[in-house]
Amino acid sequence: MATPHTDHEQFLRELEAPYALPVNAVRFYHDNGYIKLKHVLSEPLLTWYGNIITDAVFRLNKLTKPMEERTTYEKAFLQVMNLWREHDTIREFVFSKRLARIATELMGVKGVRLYHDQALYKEPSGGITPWHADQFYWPLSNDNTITVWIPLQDTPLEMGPLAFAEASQHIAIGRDKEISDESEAMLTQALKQFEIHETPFELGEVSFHSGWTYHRAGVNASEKPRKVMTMIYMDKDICITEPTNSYRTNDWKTWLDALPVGSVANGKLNPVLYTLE
Ligand SMILES: O=C(O)CCC(=O)C(=O)O
Repeated sequence: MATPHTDHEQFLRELEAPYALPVNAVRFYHDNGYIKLKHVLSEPLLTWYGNIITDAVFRLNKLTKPMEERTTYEKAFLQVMNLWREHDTIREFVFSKRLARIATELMGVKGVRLYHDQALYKEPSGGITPWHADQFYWPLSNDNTITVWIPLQDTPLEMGPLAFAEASQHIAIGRDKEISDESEAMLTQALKQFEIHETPFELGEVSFHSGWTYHRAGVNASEKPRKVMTMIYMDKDICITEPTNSYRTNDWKTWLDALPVGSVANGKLNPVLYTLE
């Protein structure tokens, strides 16, 4: 059944409207490198956009080999990127001012650009997402980068919700590790000194984590896919740095338009999504 026009208009208003951060949220984010926030988006909105995102993920997904033939990375999730370029309705979701404003306020910057979006669907019997920090992959000049992780259903522990090593954004160890069995083994040891925050997400709850915060997710032991949409934002004034590994070189070409090193990361794929008035 088609969604009445008025519902869609209501969703568009919700995606634009400011979210009042709890008073201690900015401090918590800076101290711990992540934050979980409840009731950020409503259930009807997430169900509606979630169905459209899910259709796009299964239409565009290219990873079809059986689970037992996949690498650890491939077992972790189906990964489909920049859905905003594929579907005008998904663009509305990805360009949400409400979410981009939270990212801006948490980082304490003047505004944010999109780095890219990605859907991360952990299939039933999907494996762990090994410990890692995202900024290993990004040739960017400062650490004002942040990912919003948006589950499209309630996500109990058995589905593999995102987990964080609190305040781990301050340590340098492991920053040269790609997502792998090696990063999991090495960081499981190295992160023993940190509190691990691993709790379920209810529908409407989202997390924001910083580019250098270590995070992981458990297996999906349920019978349903763990459907998640994410957007990565960066400080609108961030610059491009010389890529120092092959993943950064690839990201520079794929997401940053291969703009000159030293220039602001303002390629055609990196629109400003929110600026402070
Ligand atoms: O969804 C996952 O399992 C991992 C997510 C992640 O690593 C990220 O969004 O940075």
